[in-house]
Amino acid sequence: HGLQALARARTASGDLENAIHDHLLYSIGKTTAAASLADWRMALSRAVRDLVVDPWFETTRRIYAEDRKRVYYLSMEFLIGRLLEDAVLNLGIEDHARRAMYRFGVNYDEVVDDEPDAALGNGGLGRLAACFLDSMSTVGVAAYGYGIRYEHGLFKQRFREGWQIEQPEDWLTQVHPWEFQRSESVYPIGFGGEVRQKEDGRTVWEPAETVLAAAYDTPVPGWRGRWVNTLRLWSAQATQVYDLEPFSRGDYLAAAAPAVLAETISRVLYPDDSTPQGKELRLKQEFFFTAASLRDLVRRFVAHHKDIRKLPEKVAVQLNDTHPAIAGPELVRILVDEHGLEFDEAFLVARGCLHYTNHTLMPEALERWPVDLMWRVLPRHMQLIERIDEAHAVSTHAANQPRPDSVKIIDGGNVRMGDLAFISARKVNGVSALHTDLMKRTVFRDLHALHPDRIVNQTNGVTPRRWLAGCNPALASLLTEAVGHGWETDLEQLKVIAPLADDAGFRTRFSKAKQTNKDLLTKYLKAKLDITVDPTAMFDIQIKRIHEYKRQLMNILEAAAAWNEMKRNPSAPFAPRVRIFGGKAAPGYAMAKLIIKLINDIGRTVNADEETRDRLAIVYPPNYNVSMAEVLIPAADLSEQISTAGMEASGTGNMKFAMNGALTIGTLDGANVEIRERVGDENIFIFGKTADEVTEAREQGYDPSAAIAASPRLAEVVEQIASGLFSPEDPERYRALVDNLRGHDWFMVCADFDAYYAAQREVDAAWADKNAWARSAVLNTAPMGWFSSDRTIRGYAKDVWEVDARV
Ligand code: 26V
Repeated sequence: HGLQALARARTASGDLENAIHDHLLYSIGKTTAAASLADWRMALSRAVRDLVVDPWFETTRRIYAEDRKRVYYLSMEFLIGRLLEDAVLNLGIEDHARRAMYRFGVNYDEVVDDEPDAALGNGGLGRLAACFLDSMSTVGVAAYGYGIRYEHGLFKQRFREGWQIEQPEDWLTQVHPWEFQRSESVYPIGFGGEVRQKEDGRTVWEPAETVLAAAYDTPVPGWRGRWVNTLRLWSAQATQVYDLEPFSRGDYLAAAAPAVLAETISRVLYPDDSTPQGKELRLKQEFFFTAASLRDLVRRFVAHHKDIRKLPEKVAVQLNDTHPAIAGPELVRILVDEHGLEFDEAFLVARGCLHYTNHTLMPEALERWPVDLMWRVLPRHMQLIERIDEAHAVSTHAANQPRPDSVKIIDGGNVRMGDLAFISARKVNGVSALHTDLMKRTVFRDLHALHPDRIVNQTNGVTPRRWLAGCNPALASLLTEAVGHGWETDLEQLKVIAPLADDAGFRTRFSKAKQTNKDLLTKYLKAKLDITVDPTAMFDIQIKRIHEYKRQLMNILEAAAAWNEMKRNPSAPFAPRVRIFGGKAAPGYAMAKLIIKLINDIGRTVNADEETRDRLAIVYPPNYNVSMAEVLIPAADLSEQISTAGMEASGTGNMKFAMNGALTIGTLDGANVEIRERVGDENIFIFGKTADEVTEAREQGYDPSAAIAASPRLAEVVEQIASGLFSPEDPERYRALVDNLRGHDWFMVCADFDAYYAAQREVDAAWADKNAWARSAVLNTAPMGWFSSDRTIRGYAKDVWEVDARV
């Protein structure tokens, strides 16, 4: 704590100013006169990073001294966004940083804005991992995040004539000022080759190919820097720079070929979060970072403990989805082949450490790896997977009874990674109450019957530091005035503002904060995209990956139907709206890309209509990312959470919007259910079929054409799209989309359309009463304590990991 005080003292503006100046000169090698914005950003980042280093070491010492059980969060994705502003906020030195930059004649906001997002994730799953890192450091869980240091994060999205174009992302072309390369932590990771039986009975895997995993550490400071964990990302390196034989012949291109191949492993993030492609490189990425992480944590354990069988007392590994599920067989392999344990004991030790989070029930998104590919790339693991499968069968079934296909890890020539993860894990969790319930009733029904205590719920949460204090200073300072500081780490305190929903003065100030954010978004759209919007209109926002199940299509169809109605009936009471969309489609997901084009086509048509301009605008800023979310969410009046019930495991954007005082229009899906329980039915617009009703409708042979025939409004819009009203240059453009809607409509857009349209008209009516709307907005923010990821992490710490949460 002495060091903390020291660090605090150094943050006095003058000291920070000196530190920035020294870094500019001696780390960056620039004078103040010659420094670019990026140079200033590097200098400030380095100066701020310095403040984190002492508490980081202090945390490490505490963990060793107390011999704490550690959490290892294994995730293919960490969607962390920008780090400078976040570190400054967590350390509580924003005033100092602003003043220091001001004295140099540099605009702090521009410096912060210069940082590229670390976009090492696709969407919800990756952003959840980033919120968990923040919360683990804030509540004091000894934790390491383990992932891949992708050279290229999620692609950049451009629109060309309204179509999505993907461009490579390049965040590492500039120095990443937050990381420390750890040359001492480098491990060889093998692939392919053969498995041999030694004379002494031991099994050895002799890989054909070896790649090095090199560690890069980023400190993760919690609130006020009281605890600092580590995010360790692995970069792939060749074992040797040149192949000696071609090198000695002077064939330098051939000599460098193996190195190029090795380094492709950490080259790029796979941008598909809907359908696993079964690509060999993806499998190699999964094994690469999982194996490196396990090596690292076993080494750390063995350095201070004698008995490897006690690993579960000190180690909790969390598998973020099935992407690191190879951890089961790999840990068994380490224990059997390298530490000499018997298989049965090794399996129990491994299972004592492992925990698995499921993030989707959609059959097409569940990972399966072809058995022949697995034998080729990971022969020893494939042997062990067979062994695990058999052992599980023996332990759970009477000897001469046939085993149901549903509990086989290996089935139909594939390894089912969800089943492997379930069977290898001590605890398995879903990410909302509804999702966990559906896990038990659907995908994991038979495994749940065999292991009834294994599945638990841990409803997702988001960090209120980034998603309220950081992105919404206007609301944050009002909240601090109302409840005092402390809500940043104890979000339940916001409950205190619930009675103030009936206080006209408080409502006015709450609405003023919202208007401030809407004005900022209006300026942002003008400055970055040259789009003009009316900041007094309702800001109605749907931001998330483009997926059929998320039903951006239903949103845009309803927008078109509302437009038709406005034209038919000019005096109808439509609330003026700006309907904002944001999100990327997987590059190979043709229907999602067509939906993007449709939104842009309908937007072009509607926005050109003078008659409706005062009531409806459709805006789709390209390249939605974490930083854009930080501008959009605080400015939202209406949050669109309209997935087909039963399909969105949780959602986390829904929580961010509600926290920032937006009202939700949504289905009873994922965490929307839990949001409704807290804000109350009067303060949320729920519509549409429930999960059970969706299942029932499908069983009864749902016919979308009947739903279209029964809805004149929907029929009109579908016909307009089919006839090319929005795409006169190519009337056939939406043939596939329209055919799918009329003939298939798996996601029940047509079934829910009328209910959605009606709910939107209720929204219009509610908007007309500004007082009542503001009251509801306050009553959305007030009960959001439950959705802090601090609550989620404490839940995992207690029910899953059995670790201390104490700074
Ligand atoms: C899936 C796949 C499939 C294999 C290829 C690569 C890849 C990459 C990512 C994913 C993730 C899909 C699952 C996912 O992101 N689920 C989301 O998790 C959020 C956090 O729990 C949750 O809020 C969202 O509802 C859920 O869709």
